[in-house]
Amino acid sequence: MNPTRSLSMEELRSAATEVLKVNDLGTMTSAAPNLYPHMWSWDAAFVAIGLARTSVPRAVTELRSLLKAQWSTGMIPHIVFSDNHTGYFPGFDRWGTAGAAALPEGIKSSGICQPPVHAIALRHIVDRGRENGGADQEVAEAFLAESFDGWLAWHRWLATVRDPDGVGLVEIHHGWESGFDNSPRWDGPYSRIVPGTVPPFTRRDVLHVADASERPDDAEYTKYLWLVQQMAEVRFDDAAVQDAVDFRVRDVFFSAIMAASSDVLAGLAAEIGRDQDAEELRSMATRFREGVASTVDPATGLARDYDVLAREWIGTETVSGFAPLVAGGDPALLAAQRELLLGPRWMGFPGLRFALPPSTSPASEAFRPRTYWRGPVWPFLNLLLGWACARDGETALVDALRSASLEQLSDLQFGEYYEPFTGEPLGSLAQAWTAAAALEWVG
Ligand code: 9YW
Repeated sequence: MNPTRSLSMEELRSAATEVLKVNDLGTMTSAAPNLYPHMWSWDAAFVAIGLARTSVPRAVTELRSLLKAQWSTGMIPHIVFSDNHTGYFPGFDRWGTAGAAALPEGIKSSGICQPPVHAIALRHIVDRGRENGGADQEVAEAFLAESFDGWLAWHRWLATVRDPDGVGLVEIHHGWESGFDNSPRWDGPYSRIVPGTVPPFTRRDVLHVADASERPDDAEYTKYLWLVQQMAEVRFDDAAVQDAVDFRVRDVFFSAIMAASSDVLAGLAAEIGRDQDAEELRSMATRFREGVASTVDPATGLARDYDVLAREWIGTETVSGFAPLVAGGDPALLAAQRELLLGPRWMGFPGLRFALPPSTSPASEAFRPRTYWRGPVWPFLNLLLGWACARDGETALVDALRSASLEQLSDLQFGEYYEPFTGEPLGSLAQAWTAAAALEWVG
């Protein structure tokens, strides 16, 4: 029996709402109940999109909490630590960010960032507020006015500090910054890192998943910690970090989100009379959109990352290759990408449980169906792809992503990621951004 047939949208909505409640720490939402007891930056944006469907004020609180942790440089950190001492590793002390001059007083955060989905979340909050009218609208509009400068500073920081050469691609200094932690995209750059002495560590993530082979291995983890140490040694100072780290990659998917989000923020700027800022943001969007398009491999049609230290393209066959679909732009390029996405190496790969793109193509040698970013399907990403297709008027693809996602999520487990052929939920269950994606798909 097909589970969605018997499951009403109302049941899915209430189960997803419950997951966000379980993860609600008051003014922030933990990314997952046990595995991730803190707030993650891009998770918070998706969570806010979901919350805007159930409570506009609570969605505003989510983004406000995140923004409170913004560094004086403009960077929004990738983890804001809660007071929850359930032992996430690496915690605040291991990060060494207490010594960073730009860390705001009273905040405990990591010292790196994640993709800037936030303006897209803000757009959803404002739209839901306006739809609902009354107090919701007031709260949403007030938050837009109150927070705009923070988001602008964030985009400016990315556009300058992380794109020093103005190539329209954001440079990242850790695989964690991409949000695609152990993706095969980063195998090349990590293979060249020879870590120095890393103090002993006990990982916690492997305690919360059924099978440790679904997670990065310890050798990968040592390199992750080595990079953190390199940044801590220079106190996470922007000017110094670039020369201190052994990982410098232009991340095409991060850059695509930067392009899309800058456009959205430009639209919001115009609505509150910030015309000059709107113009600046539009030109940022154009620069990053062009940067993303410039990476497309003519042989495969997929966008690529660029390893700055090795001076080479990274052409692994991962879902990040569809960055142009997120960035928007040239209609011919987008049409070719949609065809590829629907084709036999991706959504049309034979035997998929749901026609949704796996994080790595099953046709690739790098594909591992159960291992984190090496193959499983990540529901929040499908929401992002759907949002971008809706923006571009591609309703058929939006409908396809929506109905397959609703089927996938009708197991009510809200898995962190899913095995592409069996549809088994993997990693953490009750993952906040998965529940948020369900809420937004339900509408
Ligand atoms: C970690 C919280 C985060 C996501 C990342 C994902 C994973 C694990 O979980 O990271 O320890 O940081 O890769 O994208 O934000 O859901």
